Amino acid sequence: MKIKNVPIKPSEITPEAVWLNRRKLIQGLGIASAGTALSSMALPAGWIEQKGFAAHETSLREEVTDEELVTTYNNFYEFGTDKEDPGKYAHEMNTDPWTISVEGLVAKPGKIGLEDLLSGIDIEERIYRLRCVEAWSAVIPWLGFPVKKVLDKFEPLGSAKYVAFSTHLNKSEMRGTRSFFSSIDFPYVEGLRLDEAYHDLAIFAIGMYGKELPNQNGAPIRLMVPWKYGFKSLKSIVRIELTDYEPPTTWNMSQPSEYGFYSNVNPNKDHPRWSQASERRLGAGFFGRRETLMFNGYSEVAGLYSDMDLMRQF
Ligand SMILES: Nc1nc2c(c(=O)[nH]1)N[C@H]1C(S)=C(S)[C@@H](COP(=O)(O)O)O[C@H]1N2
Ligand SMILES: [Mo]
Repeated sequence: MKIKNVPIKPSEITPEAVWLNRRKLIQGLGIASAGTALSSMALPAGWIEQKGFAAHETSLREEVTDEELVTTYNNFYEFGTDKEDPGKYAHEMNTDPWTISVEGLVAKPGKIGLEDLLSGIDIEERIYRLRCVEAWSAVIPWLGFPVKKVLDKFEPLGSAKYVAFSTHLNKSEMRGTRSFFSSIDFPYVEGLRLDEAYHDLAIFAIGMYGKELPNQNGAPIRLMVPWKYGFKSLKSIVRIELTDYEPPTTWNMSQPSEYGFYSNVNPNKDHPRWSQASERRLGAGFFGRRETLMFNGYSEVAGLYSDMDLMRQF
């Protein structure tokens, strides 16, 4: 997919008035290819810019991390284990056309092209912290929409209790999956409890910094669950399955004592090999450490876990 620039760089929360101006600007830009390519399975180039997006009010008032850092310092093991590998090699992945299959305990299972999946869904900008389990973090202006909006289209059955997600796997395009040295198996898989997936803060992201997602950040569609460690937010999703059992997850299968199913950001629960009490914001330098907050600061999710011991169910 072609990535076009919008001449706007959000640096904070976007108030409604600013958003309205921005939207006019974007609509003005998007006329050239409006109304074409509606039958393609992936998104037409510039789709986000044509459609525009709304800002979501969040309580997060922190400086947005430099886009250059967020697109060159990544975890995407399918392209290698070094932080620079995804930025160097993820362009080898073809994201057009893109289809997602939705299976399991839903009334309307099926395969759907990305553009059809997004029809009728409004795109919002959400500025979220991403807190990696390795103790670095970033503040990123995502473009996306609540996970529940997709799930509702397929009508989960009453028996569904969890959602499982899988990443695209193509060995010829993903050099990390051909390596003997990877510590994890592919495809990369993750899961959420259904009530977690239905929480308004859990989103699918299709863009960031006002543009389509770069491949290294999980194009064309990824999960972003801001109150959990970054590894829950899997990239380049091709499969969603509703289940009545807790689905297997990549890092838990690899190191069960280190990574649990829930993986909520928790400064009180150390990783067996390092503390989780503080984090370093990307670009903040050696002295740029700050306290890690419970649920990464998204305390509105606490009710999801009120009957759980989070030191045991981590
Ligand atoms: N498919 C897939 N998704 C993935 C990963 C991965 O290796 N493969 N890494 C995860 C980890 S550990 C983190 S911290 C975030 C990083 O997202 P970013 O590179 O966009 O900052 O992606 C997550 N999603
Ligand atoms: Mo991570």
